[in-house]
Amino acid sequence: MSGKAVMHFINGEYTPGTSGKVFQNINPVDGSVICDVHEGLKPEVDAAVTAAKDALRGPWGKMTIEERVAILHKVADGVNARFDEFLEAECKDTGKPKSLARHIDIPRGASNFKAFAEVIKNAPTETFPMATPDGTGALNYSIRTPKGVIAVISPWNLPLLLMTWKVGPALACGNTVVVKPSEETPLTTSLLGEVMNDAGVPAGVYNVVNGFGPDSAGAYLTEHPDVDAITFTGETSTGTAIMKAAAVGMRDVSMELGGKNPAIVFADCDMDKAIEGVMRSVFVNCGQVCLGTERVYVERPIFDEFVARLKAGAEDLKVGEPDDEDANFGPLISKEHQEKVLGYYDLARKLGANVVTGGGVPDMGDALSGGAWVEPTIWTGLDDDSAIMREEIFGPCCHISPFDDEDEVILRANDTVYGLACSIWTENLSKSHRVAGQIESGLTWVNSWFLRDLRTPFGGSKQSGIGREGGVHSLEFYTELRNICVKL
Ligand code: NAD
Ligand code: 6OD
Repeated sequence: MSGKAVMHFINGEYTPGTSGKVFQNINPVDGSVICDVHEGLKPEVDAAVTAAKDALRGPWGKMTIEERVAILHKVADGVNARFDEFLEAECKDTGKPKSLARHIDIPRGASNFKAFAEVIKNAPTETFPMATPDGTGALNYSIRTPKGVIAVISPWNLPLLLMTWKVGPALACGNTVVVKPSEETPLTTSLLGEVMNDAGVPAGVYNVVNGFGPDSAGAYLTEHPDVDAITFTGETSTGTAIMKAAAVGMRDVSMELGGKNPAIVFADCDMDKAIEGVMRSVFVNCGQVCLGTERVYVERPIFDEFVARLKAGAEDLKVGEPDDEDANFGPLISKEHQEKVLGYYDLARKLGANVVTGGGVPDMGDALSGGAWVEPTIWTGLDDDSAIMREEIFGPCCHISPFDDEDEVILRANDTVYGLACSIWTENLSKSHRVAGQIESGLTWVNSWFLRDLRTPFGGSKQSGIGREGGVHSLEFYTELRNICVKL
C-alpha cells in the first residue's frame, strides 16, 4: 500500500471510525493498491448524520445568504488553489488522462460551488396580495428554507464533478450534507474536507462516510431516519433500491440514473463536426459518461463514409496513463467493470455483429497488464432489439445503424426504457428543432454534445431519472417552499 488510509470526514475532523474495517482502493491503470479506505457502517453514519443535524442549528443555520455565498466562493477558490492535488487524486482513482480531468473534472468541481451560490443569491420567490371580505386584505409571500440533512450518494465516473454538482446547491440552499462517494473513488471527496475547513465552512456542514452500498455506508445512510432527502447519481437498479429506502419516512429523492443514448446523424450534417462530436460522445472518459452515445443512427447515403471515418478516429485514439500528456484514452474504472464491458464485446460477436474495430484488450505491456484496459469498439449489423442496443454498457463502444427517414429514426431513438440524452447532427435548422422536440430525453444537443450551461434543467426521462437539477430547478429539490399569509 502506498498512500495513507482514507478516513471519514465527520464534524470537521478526519476519523477512521470504529468499524475496524478497511477496503483497498485499486489503481485501474495497473491493478496496484493506491491505499486502504476505512469502511463506514452504522456508527459512522449515525455520527455523520448527527453532526449534520446539529450543524443546521449552529452558525450555518443563522448565516445570511450573502455570508453563505461568500463561503462557497472560498470553497471554489480553495479547490482551484489546490488544483494540482485534486487533479492528481482524481486521476489516481480513475486512471483517466490528466489532459481530460484538467479541463472537465476539476474546473467543474470548483465552478459548481460558484454557479449555485449565484443562483441562490438571485432567486426570487412569489407574492400574492389578496382581497378579504373585511376590506383590509392579506398578503401571501413564499420563502425558501433548507430541507435539512441531505444524503449525497455519488458514482465513480466523474467523482468530483458529480459530487459537487449536488453538494454545491445543497449547501447554497443552507442544508448540511453527508456524502457517500463511490468506493472506487474516495480521494477527491476526502480532500474537499480540508478545503471546507480552510474556507470556514462550520463543522458538521460537510460530512463524508466511505464504504459500499448494501449492508454498508450507502444503505445505512439512505435508511437513516434523520436524513431529510436523498440525491443520487448512479445505476437505475441502485436508484430503485434507494427509492425503496426513501419511501420510509416519505423522504424526497432526486435521481440521476443510467442511459442508452442515441446520436442521430442526418445526411445533411457537417460531417467533420459530426465525427468530432460523436467521437467524443462515444469515447471520452473511456465511454464512462452517463450522457455518452451507445447507439448511433446514420442516414443511409452517408452511412459507409461515417462508419469509415469513426473507425479511423477510434483507431487514432492514444491509449495511455494519466501522466501521458498525449493520451486521450485511459482504462475503465476497475477489473470488475472491464469484465462487464468485455462480456458485452463477446456477446456482440455471438449475436453476429460486424466488429468494425476493437472488441478486445489492448496490449499495454507487462507493467500495465493488471489494469482495466479495453479497446475502443464499434459494431454494425445488429437488430434494434438485441441486448447490445438495449442495455447500458458504460464502455467505449457504440453500434452504428443506417436509417432512411426522419419518422423512422425518431421511433427507433425513442425505443428504449431510458431517456437521458440525445445528440442530433444536421445543418437543417427546421429539422433540428422538429426532431429535437420529439425525442423522449431530458437533454438533447443539436450539433454538439455535453455542452453545459449550469443554469439549465438537467435530468432524465423514463428510467433515466426523477427530477431536474441545475439553475433554479435545484432549488426545487434542495429547499422547502413555504407560504406565509399575513392578514393585514
Ligand atoms: P452505482 O449505482 O453502482 O453506484 C453509485 C453509488 O451508489 C456508489 O456510491 C455506490 O456505493 C452506491 N450504492 C450502491 N448500492 C447502494 C445501495 N443499495 N444503497 C445506497 N447506496 C448504494 O453506479 P456507478 O457504477 O458508480 O456509476 C455508473 C452508473 O451511474 C451508470 O449507470 C451511469 O449511467 C450512471 N450515471 C448517471 C448520471 C446521470 O446524471 N444521470 C451521471 C453519472 C453516472
Ligand atoms: O454536467 C453535469 O452537471 C452532469 N451532471 C454531468 C453528468 C455526467 C454523467 O456522467
